[in-house]
Parts: sequence; structure tokens; C-alpha cells
Amino acid sequence: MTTQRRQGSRDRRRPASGPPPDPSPASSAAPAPSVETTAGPETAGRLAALAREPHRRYNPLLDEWVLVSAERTRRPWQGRQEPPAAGSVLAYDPTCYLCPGNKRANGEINPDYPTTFVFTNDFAALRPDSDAIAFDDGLLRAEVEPGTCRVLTFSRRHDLTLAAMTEPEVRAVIDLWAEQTAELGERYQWIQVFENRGEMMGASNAHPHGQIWAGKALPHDAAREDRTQLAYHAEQGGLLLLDYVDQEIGGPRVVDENDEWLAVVPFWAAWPYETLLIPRHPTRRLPDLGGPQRDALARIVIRLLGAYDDLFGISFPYSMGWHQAPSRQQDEDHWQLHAHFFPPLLSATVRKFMVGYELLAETQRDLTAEQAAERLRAALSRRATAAP
Ligand code: H2U
Ligand code: ZN
Repeated sequence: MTTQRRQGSRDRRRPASGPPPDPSPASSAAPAPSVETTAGPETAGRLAALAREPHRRYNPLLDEWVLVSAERTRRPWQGRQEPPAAGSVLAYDPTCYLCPGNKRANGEINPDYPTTFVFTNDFAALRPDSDAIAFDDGLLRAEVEPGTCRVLTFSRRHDLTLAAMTEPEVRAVIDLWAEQTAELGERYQWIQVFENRGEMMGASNAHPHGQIWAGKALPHDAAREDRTQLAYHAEQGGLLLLDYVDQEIGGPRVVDENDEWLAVVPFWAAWPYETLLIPRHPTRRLPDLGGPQRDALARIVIRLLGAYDDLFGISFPYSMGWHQAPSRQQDEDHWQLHAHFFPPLLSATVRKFMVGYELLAETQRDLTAEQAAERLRAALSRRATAAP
């Protein structure tokens, strides 16, 4: 793990706590900008004023914009009503292909595993043995993508979720994610660890589980995050996401934090209750996380997912996944590990669809990131109050 704390742009920003710096005479003498900007500390008033106007927010990780139209939440039709997802009550389900001792679709029998279990996806989207064929004909280009897909169970218990598991149980899942990343990183460049939870996100089964897809190429979003973090590091000297952590700490978009991690609804969130989970110290990949960081991660994951479940009083669907430095990349000083949580729901029964304008132009949201964070913080404190 890199122990060196970043320098550079961090020093040019507001400290993590304490009063904002006084405006310098030099800056007040500068010509007035034609558009009002928030150089330095973000004022609550200006942000509130911005939220009353349709506006676009910049996503520096993906180098793209998102349209925010908060006033639209007042419109009468609020979207398709989704039936509440039925949670599973069985600790063991004889029909589940993930429960210990059960048969999978390809006829294999799962071992009687005590905690977690990993197997190669029986219907893998990537195969290690693909022939190296390239196709290049004018505008038509293709290349074979070797890789592998694995399925990971998080528990032998069919009825649990990460939010309902104990810290040591979630820590075991984190250790598994890290081990798998290290092993697959020997052969593949991009190791995508993720979880689809809930039928709405296409999860095939209520048994707590995730997936890993590992491939030779750098997929689209990974390549973008690599490029934006590299450019930021070259220009500013710091790490994009650690400077972002410094800017967000103590602010209106923070959902939860501990000494090692920050959970925030990003300023540029696309999904209604999207969050970003970032280690507060330089960390490139999951295997680089030390013991205390992993324990702190288990704690914050349980709290964050608990807040999601409490938000609408339902088992909250989402896709989550880790972005980490590509394996065997020579220049990797610009990378900071992080997890994205993308939940589709606007309310207990209404989901956000990425259609129309989103498919054709750019992402649009109604609820502001600040409103979403406030509701998640309220859910977190409701849970804390309700806890025995
Ligand atoms: P979800 O994470 O979206 O539920 O997907 C689970 C994966 O499990 C899915 O990719 C695989 C499917 O191909 N699977 C098996 O590998 N074996 C089975 O017996 C059923 C499903
Ligand atoms: Zn099961």
C-alpha cells in the first residue's frame, strides 16, 4: 500500500474543517467573471439558488455532465409503480442454485461451504480460451476479448443481505473480493467486482451473491476514469478522488464517514440515491487495503446499505461495484480505489428509467444530490435510534 499522503491541489483548497480563508485582495481586484462561480468555499445559499434552476453538473471522473431539474419533482405523474420486492425468509432454499449442497444449472453440486463460495459462471460472458481474432474493415472493428466470469456467494445463508450480516461476515466478503482481485490481476487487466441486488436490477436469485468479470481490455468507464484521474494527477499533483474527499468532508452530500472511508452522494450523481464510497487514504486496489481499512469498510457498508433499506422500508435494489487501478499498469499513481452504488429507485414504488433524453442526450435527475444525502442521513439516524 502507498503510505505517502498526497500534496498539491489539496493545499489550495479549503481545509477539511475550520473557517473558509479570507478573500485575498488580489482576487477581489481580478475582473468580475461573467458567470457567478463558487471559487473556494461552497455557500449553502448559492447551492440552494442553483437547485431552483435547471442546471448541469460536471462529473470529473467520467468527464461528462448531468442535467439537474429539482423543481420537476412536483409534477403530478411520478412514474411507473413497482410492486414491493418480496424478501426471502428461508435460511436454506432447496430450489436455490447458490445454497450449499444444491445442484446448479450445469449439473454441478455446490460443496457444503461454511462461509463464502466462488465458482466460474456456468453461463460466462467471457472465456479465457477465446482465439485471438481481430476484425478491421473500415468503420467495422472488432477484437476477441479473453476473460473469465465468476459468481461469489457472500454467505451460506439464503436469507441474509450484506446489510444484515455481522462485521466479521462482511469482512470475509471483502477479503474474498481482495483475494480474487489479486489472483485474477495476474492474468487480466480489468477486474470488475460487482453485485446486482434485487429483481429490479436483474439479480437472478435472492441468495446474497456478487460477480466478478475479468478481462484483457480496459472497458469504457474504466478507460475514462483512468484518463481523467491521470490528467488530474498530472495537472494538480493530487489524487482526484482524495481531493474530492477533502472538498466534501463535513458538507451537505456526506452520508456517512469513519476514519478510513467516506460515503457521499456525489455532486454529479446520476441515479437518485447514487453514492460513492472512497477510502480516505491513497489506495489503488482492494488487495492494498490493510486490516483496519477492511474492518472500517465492513462497518460503513453495513451502515450504508442499512440506510438504503430504511429509506423506503423495503429491501433496496442496487448495482454496486468497485473501480480499482488496472492490473500491471506501469503508471498507476493517479488511481484511487472506490465503489459506486447505483440504486434505481426514486421512492418505494417508483423507479428511475434512463430513457429518452438520457439515452439520446445526457443523464437527467430531479432530486438534487443534497436532498438525496439528507434523506439517507435521516434513514441512518432512524436506524441508529431504532437499534437495540
Ligand atoms: P446475478 O448476479 O445477476 O443474479 O447473476 C448470477 C449469475 O449466476 C448469472 O450470471 C449465473 C448466471 O449466469 N448462474 C450460474 O453460473 N449457474 C447457475 O446454475 C445459475 C446461474
Ligand atoms: Zn440460496
